[in-house]
Amino acid sequence: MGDVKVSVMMGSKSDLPVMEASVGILKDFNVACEVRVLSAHRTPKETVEYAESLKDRGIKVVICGAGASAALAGVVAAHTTLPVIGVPIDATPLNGMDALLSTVQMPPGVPVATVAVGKAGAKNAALLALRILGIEDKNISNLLLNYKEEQRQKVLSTPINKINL
Ligand code: RP5
Repeated sequence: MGDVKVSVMMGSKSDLPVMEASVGILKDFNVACEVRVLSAHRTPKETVEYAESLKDRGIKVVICGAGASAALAGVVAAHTTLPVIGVPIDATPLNGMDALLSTVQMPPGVPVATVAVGKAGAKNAALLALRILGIEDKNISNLLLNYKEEQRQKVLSTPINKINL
């Protein structure tokens, strides 16, 4: 693994079971990440300080997972020009709809690339981060081509494709 290029943030340690899906994909691609639990609402000062430090420390993409009235991705995006990917987390009786709307409905001028609610979103957030890194990193972009091919093979080799029902 080389320098840390991706930050995986989350609003609470209770988000970790979901956000592990981001970390897992980055590990599969041998891309180092730093993981931080910081909350836009509970640790506002530390969240801003951390967001402002990212670029100078060589981080290229930030993934932010948060549930409830999820402000984390938006606050980080407000304090950096790095690409920010938001993962809405299902943490309340509203089943993630609250976090989805909070994350996706950013005002014009402050973009957050919002992915699906939950683990699928966390996985795609890491893949999107890799696609961003892959623009400049040939090795990552080749690994993404392999990943795509593996997915193609998996679908085509499903036994149901070999029988007539
Ligand atoms: C959000 O509130 C966190 O991102 C988490 O998804 C949710 C609940 O947090 P805990 O009460 O479990 O710490 O800020």
